[in-house]
Amino acid sequence: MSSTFTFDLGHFATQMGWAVAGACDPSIPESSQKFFEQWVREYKPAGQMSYLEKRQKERLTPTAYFPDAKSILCFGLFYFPGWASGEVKVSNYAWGEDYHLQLKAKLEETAAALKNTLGDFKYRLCVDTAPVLEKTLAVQAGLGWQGKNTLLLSPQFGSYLFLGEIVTDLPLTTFSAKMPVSDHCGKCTRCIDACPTSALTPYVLKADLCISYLTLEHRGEFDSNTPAFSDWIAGCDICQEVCPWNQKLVPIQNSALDPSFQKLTKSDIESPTWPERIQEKALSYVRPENWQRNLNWIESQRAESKEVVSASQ
Ligand code: B12
Ligand code: SF4
Ligand code: SF4
Repeated sequence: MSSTFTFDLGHFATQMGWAVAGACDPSIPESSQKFFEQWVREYKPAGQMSYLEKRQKERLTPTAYFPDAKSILCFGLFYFPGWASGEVKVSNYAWGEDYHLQLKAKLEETAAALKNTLGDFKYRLCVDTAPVLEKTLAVQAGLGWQGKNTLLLSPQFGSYLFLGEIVTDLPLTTFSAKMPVSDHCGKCTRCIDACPTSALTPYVLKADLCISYLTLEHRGEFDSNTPAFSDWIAGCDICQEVCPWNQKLVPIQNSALDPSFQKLTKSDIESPTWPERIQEKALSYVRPENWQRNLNWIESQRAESKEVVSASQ
């Protein structure tokens, strides 16, 4: 096995339309393993998101997920479509085609192109639902740093990167090494200050307070412990919207993007055509009954804040 790194994965990947790419060892640093175990114990909502616990061994040991693994190729796809400003808001990640399908197809295409260049190899593709710690791996592969909002940030593309991986049996020495990106958050605390539900402390997210979790994943009704989540009906981008590293992003041009998602109204969500409008999107995973639940919650919070204002006048 040669000890000189040779193949420039970053250059190859940008030619294939990825924003960033890099390779790393199939292992998770001990400190991240400990953080993960602690997070699952302390911050995972009780009884929910059990998928994080179920395959914990594979998450913390990539070779348990793919025993032949010798390297993990990490990719970031830029997806910023512009800021939401409607009566109700749906997170940016869901305006286009379902990113799970989009990334899987792109990873498959990339693996085939790599085989043409590097010869045959064994691999497994991962996007979101695979039991891997995508942000930790991306940091190790030099794609960016994990910010205080817990997302992977790149100096050039901010946090608007979907992550996907190809776990391979190619030795890591096949790929030229990438310099790690240092933490660029500095003294900034904008995401922490802006989060309306106080879900963030530096580098840690308390998921049961996160609007993204509450609107998309929480099962059942909300109760008196549920915080108000302003205008967000599916997902939340507040801790990304305020981040200085996202201020100069230029929206992508993509025919799969639905521009009407920028200014959604309550009647869009209540319309009988809504299920049809979202059937090709990641939003199709939101349970039908949860749309009305989320809308009712937003409305009840709006009514409550009006009452507070009129009582104080
Ligand atoms: C579970 C999950 C969620 C949960 C929990 C979020 C979270 N922060 O992990 C919920 C439902 C809330 C969620 C929300 C969102 N998600 Co999500 N989610 C995931 C998923 C499936 C697993 C992530 C995971 O393992 N979390 C568990 C915790 C333990 O991980 P962690 O926060 O990274 O924890 C680390 C830090 O806390 C750190 N740590 C702990 N203490 C300390 C202390 C110090 C000092 C330091 C330095 C570090 C540190 O160590 C931990 C382990 O490394 C990944 C896909 C995947 N397979 O990885 C997508 C993923 C993270 N989500 C993604 C997205 C886009 C979102 C949303 C933006 C969607 C939206 N707009 O609504 C929001 C963002 C909310 C936020 N601020 O994080 C993208 C993120 C892309 C990126 N650029 O980072 C991913 C990677 C999916 C993808 N393939 O693109 N998500
Ligand atoms: S996604 Fe929204 S609720 Fe969740 S941490 Fe970010 S700002 Fe807070
Ligand atoms: S808003 Fe500030 S602290 Fe939060 S992730 Fe961005 S740079 Fe880091």
